[in-house]
Amino acid sequence: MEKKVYFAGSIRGGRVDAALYRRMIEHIKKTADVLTEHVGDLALSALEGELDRDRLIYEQDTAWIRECDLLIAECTCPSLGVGYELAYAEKLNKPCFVFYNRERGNLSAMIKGDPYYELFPYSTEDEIVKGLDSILK
Ligand code: 6IA
Repeated sequence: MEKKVYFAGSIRGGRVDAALYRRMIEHIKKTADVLTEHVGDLALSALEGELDRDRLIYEQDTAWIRECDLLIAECTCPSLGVGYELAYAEKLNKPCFVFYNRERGNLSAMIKGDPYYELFPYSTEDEIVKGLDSILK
């Protein structure tokens, strides 16, 4: 059976890397199931949402983290939600892999300094692909 991947990327933290998330998700989907394809949806905006809707998003996303086999986060664009998801996944002992652009990113010490997370600093998308393949092999 294919591995279930929870892909985490910034939404309200900013959509500057949305197209990159989409390319990463497309690559992961060649060999695994992605539970959170919407993170790479270029039409998804960073607008505020209604509280009821946000409660549903929280319930669904935390259920998917409980269900996933591993979590892959793209952390170049800082996001409270992605940080929360990483901490939530760590509590459940889910393997977590953190990608960030070493030139553009300024990864939080709370992620970079936590030895639980496997870090993948990159400069090119080739390095991202190699990193993803090594995780999913
Ligand atoms: O704090 P952020 O919004 O940047 O958090 C991003 C992370 O939280 C992503 O990895 C998602 O898994 C999760 N997340 C945040 N917003 C949503 C969402 N819709 N749908 C699903 N997961 C989400 C937000 C729609 C809204 C902007 C109108």
